[in-house]
Amino acid sequence: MIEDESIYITRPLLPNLNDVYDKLKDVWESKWLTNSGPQEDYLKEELKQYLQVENLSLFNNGTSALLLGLRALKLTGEVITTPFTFPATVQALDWNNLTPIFCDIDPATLTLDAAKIEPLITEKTTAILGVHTFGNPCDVEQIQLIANKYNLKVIYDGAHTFGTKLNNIPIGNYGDMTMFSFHATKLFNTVEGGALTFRDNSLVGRLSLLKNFGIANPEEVVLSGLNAKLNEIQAVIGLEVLKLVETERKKRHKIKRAYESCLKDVPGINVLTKLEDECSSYQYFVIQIDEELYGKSRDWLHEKLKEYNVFTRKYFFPLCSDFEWYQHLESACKENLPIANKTVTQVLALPYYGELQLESVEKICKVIRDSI
Ligand code: T4K
Repeated sequence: MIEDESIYITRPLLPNLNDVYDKLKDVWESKWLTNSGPQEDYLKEELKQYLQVENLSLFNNGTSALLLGLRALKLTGEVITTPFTFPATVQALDWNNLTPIFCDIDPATLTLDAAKIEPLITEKTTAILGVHTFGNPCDVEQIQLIANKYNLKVIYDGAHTFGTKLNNIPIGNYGDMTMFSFHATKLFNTVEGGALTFRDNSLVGRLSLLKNFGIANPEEVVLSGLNAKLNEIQAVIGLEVLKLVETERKKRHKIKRAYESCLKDVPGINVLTKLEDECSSYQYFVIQIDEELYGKSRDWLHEKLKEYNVFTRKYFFPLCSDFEWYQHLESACKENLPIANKTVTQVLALPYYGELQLESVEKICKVIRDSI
């Protein structure tokens, strides 16, 4: 099988253009394009309901949300985090002059291994920054216990967890703060965009200032901020995309089932999605390849699928701890991160989006099965 058209890891969820056009007319007529417009406010309220959170602030992307969220919490010194993540997580620390202290990951969930956090805490540690990797939640209870014991803040990078629930609690309610990404490649998108959900009501004002240059009023600038506002056009698109999310989740559910059933007996192929269906974010469909059992490496399979016009992704290669500017950190040494270093050579994210045809899923799985 060679697909006529390239199959990518994802395709954005796009609303009907006419629906967007109708809504854009309001924006055009109002001539209000950005800086706390009404569409942003509508989207904020809709998302508070969807994510079932008390406090939510919108941003122009997930990275600036995280960067300014860390800033709002006035963190200093060291922050314990995972090396197995998208560069944005640790770069948000860099831009706050915070030192990442890399902690190894749990082989089952690929999130921070809570049992390895405590030995990394020093008098400089001010927070734990976990990532709900591929939509799998961190061990939030253990992490909170540790944070309480040492008086640390807990921030979650929930870029992959739109709609995830844990113990029936929406994921944005755990920790002090959670970041969501609304990038085009995410289940819910505003083209580019992001949000913070947070516990402390007093952060509402500080976050509004931080994303608007610290301007309190036309005559007063009270802190050093950024321009990180979500604009009205992004908000309109978000409002329309949000209407499609439940249908998209159902479509992805079918695709997930099809992948799981086609791959269940393949030796050396482990499907990573752990959550029950109703709690899943349906963000990524990820497999882990055990080269000894499968007989071929992850990189081999990645290249093989390309021959069939199927473009998978080796998220999150390379490990953040391998970035050149962290090589002086003891926590970045490979010996301290054995699971992360192994995992990063094994994981492959397969194409996963509502419009993906079940026929294509079967063909992709056939290539995987026939490669043994
Ligand atoms: N934390 C974590 C854990 C994250 O995963 C991310 C972002 C962030 C923080 C930061 O959030 P943001 O600041 O981005 O809101 C993509 C996304 O750009 C990035 O948002 C995402 N994670 C990351 C996992 O994936 P790339 O470099 O893999 O994207 P790209 O351009 O190669 O796109 C992947 C595929 O998607 C393409 O091959 C085709 C398809 N695609 C992509 C775009 C942009 C489309 O069909 N249409 C499109 O418009 O990073």
